[in-house]
Amino acid sequence: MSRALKTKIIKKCEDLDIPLVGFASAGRWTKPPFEPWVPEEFRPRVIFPEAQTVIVIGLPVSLPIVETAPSIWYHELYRTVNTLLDSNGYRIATFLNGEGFPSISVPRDGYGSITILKDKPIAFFSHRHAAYLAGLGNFGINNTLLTKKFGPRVRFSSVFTAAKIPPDPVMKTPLCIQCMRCVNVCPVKAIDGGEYPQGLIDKKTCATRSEALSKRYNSPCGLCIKVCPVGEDRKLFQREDLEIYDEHATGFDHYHKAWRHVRNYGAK
Ligand code: B12
Ligand code: SF4
Ligand code: SF4
Repeated sequence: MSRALKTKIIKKCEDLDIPLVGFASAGRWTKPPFEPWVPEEFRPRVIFPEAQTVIVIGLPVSLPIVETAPSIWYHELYRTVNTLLDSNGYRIATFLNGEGFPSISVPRDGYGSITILKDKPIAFFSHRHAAYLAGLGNFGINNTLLTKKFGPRVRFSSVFTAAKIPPDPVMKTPLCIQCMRCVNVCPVKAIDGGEYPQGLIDKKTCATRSEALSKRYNSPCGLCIKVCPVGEDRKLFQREDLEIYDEHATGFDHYHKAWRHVRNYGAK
């Protein structure tokens, strides 16, 4: 187990402005923390037999931009963050290869188009489950991984490495407060409100909405991550009062006006 290597990777992430990084031993996938669990062929050591550790990085999507969704602004941010996740994963893997440890990065999504996801809404590797095992957070009613810093407003990617690195503890205390805001805001009622993983979202319904938005250049939807009260980003952006999302609440007109303005341009 190399603590020195872990320190170097954490430093590298700091240099790359990556605010979240966590480490899971590949063996953790073989001990299901809950059921149903990730099937065998989707686990790191089956995909890359050399894997000893999975390094998960997380980049936030800025709350005030998510608030404009569906919009061209969130659409563009999503693309930027995706590119950064892929390039930073590649850089970390390249760094580890240079240190003598075979390593590969996994694409942050891993699908060709939303139409493909409608038929088969599953990727060959799940970053949410990796982030969970790497101690970055735990699951919310909205089926996303909630983190302390950004709630669900964070996207992940993973690096498989043959290096043995001390793992981080899995986060036990639930972050989701079961407020059901995500359930109520979903325009297509895709979230059933059950506790994960008994309550899984209706993936096809959500993907169908995303497909419709993508034809208008304002995908993804993201409303269920916008309204989640969890995350220190709310404090930073002074968005702790969730009435801000109630169209009829007084005192927030200037925000609603700004969001409507953004939504009126750049997408159909
Ligand atoms: C396919 C996909 C979708 C699909 C399906 C979503 C879903 N809940 O699975 C659709 C299009 C609907 C979707 C929508 C969204 N997505 Co999406 N999506 C993915 C993608 C590409 C694969 C996820 C996947 O394979 N899911 C299927 C399985 C793994 O999930 P599951 O059903 O919960 O798994 C349970 C069981 O089914 C079983 N299981 C696990 N694996 C398998 C495999 C099989 C075959 C079976 C039978 C069972 C099984 O174990 C689990 C229970 O313990 C990932 C990127 C990635 N490669 O990880 C991003 C990802 C999950 N999406 C993300 C996001 C943010 C979104 C959206 C908010 C849109 C947005 N960007 O604004 C919405 C949120 C919808 C929601 N409330 O869940 C983020 C989540 C970040 C986070 N903080 O958690 C990810 C991780 C992308 C990223 N790189 O960060 N997404
Ligand atoms: S992304 Fe939109 S459609 Fe999908 S579950 Fe969340 S709120 Fe519903
Ligand atoms: S919006 Fe509320 S119920 Fe949904 S994930 Fe966040 S804390 Fe949990």
